[in-house]
Amino acid sequence: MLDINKVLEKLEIKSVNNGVSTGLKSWVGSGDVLSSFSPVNGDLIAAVNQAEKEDYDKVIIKAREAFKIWQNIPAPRRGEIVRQMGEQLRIFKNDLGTLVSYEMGKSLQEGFGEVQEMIDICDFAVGLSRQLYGLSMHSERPRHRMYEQWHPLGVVGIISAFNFPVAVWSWNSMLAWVCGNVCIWKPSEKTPLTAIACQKIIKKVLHENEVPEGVSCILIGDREVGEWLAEDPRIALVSATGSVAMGRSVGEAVAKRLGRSLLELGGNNAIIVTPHADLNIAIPAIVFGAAGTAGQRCTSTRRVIIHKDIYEHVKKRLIRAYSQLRIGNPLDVNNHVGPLIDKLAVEQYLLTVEKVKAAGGKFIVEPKVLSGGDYSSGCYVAPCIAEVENGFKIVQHETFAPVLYLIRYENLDEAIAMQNDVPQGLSSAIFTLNIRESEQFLSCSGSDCGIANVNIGTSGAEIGGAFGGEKETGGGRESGSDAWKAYMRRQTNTVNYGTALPLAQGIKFEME
Ligand code: UN1
Repeated sequence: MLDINKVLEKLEIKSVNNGVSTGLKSWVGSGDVLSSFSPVNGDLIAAVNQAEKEDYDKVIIKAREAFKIWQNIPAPRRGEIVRQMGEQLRIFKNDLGTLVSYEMGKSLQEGFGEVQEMIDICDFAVGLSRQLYGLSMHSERPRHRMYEQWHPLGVVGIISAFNFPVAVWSWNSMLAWVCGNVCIWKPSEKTPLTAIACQKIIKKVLHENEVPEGVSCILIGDREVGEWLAEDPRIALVSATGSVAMGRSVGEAVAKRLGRSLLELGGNNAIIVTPHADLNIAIPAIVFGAAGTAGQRCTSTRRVIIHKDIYEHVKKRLIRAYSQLRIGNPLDVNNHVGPLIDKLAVEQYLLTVEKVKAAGGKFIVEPKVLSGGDYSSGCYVAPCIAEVENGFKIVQHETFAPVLYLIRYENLDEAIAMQNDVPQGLSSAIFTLNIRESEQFLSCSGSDCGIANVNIGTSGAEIGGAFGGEKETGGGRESGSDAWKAYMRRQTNTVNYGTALPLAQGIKFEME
């Protein structure tokens, strides 16, 4: 079905001894070997040396040197270089998308979609490179001009998660680059190979444009590397995507040195289904949101809050839809759901199932770990559905697996209150054709999430909007709209072109 070696060859990554040599000596570290296994079939696909503290320091020096040059390249020229990166990603879309699917386990369609998301953000960043606008203000003093400019920050550290091994990095890096920053990327230790493949593509473009390769650096390693970035005052901004626990420790370390952080953490996303919903679009949206990516998106649908009058009907339709899900090798386009990332994730899935049962929840689509044959990696699980109460401790918690909760409501106020009554605040949706209901959901007393959709599921956001959420999700915004401002510092400039020195607020300070 797939010759992964051919894909690696095209991405210029060579196979050696069961694993791969990345051929990237200059930025792969000198420490212990980190092995990456595919959850698809359990094969070892990468063996990479992790960064040691010494490697880290070398990388920082290289990045800071590169910043001196990169920040002075005009933004539209930086945009042109990002445009070329987007062109390369178009060329490698199939290969990189396939590698994403193989290393992470998401369906091939979603692997391609992830690379498309990278291409989209490149296009967005190119346009943005000519639109890094500041405002101008009217000064209260005569013959004075006041305006603001946006300048780059310096070195941006990007910590990304396994579930979107390349797209979320690109949201950050493409914007950070057109804004004039240089980037150091710590990819998830579970998906180092896709990160290395990206780095190869980017380096080629940097070389062709004769800009220093320190503009794009990578540090392969575990939690420790993230801690170095968080604690290092030389890192102007740390953008971190991952669990709430990880984000809390990064956020605290960065705040301690009064640095900047941009956090995109867990979600506990709900869809409200009202009696006015068009179920022909609600059902597929729920199933894609909950079972797609094997429930491993931060935007995955975790809870469905259904009106009591249609509850039984929606439940039946969901059971029927789940019976049609095909679970298996994600590289086979006929399958909807691939494996979880690793066996640890399977353990979490099972633990959640136990906790749901212990709390009094009832499974209406049974959980199961699949084994044998195509499932021999031990990472495949069946998407399942349980009837629960919103207040269960386990329901308040984000489990990164395809476990969907059904909850019943009587009136919309109650449904919205339940949707908001979790510690996280990333994505949310309502399915209704009733404008009063949808407007209430979108009003300031409606959904408290960073993303609130009508007749669209919770996952699958486009890059054009700002992406992120509130409460324990961390408050950061990435990708579209004016999220670029997080990667720049604002400078207010007042220029006096007169012959006097009038003071603001009319203060007199006369001297002989
Ligand atoms: C994530 O899971 O961290 O909206 C990002 C979505 C994708 C991005 C998810 N565009 O589901």
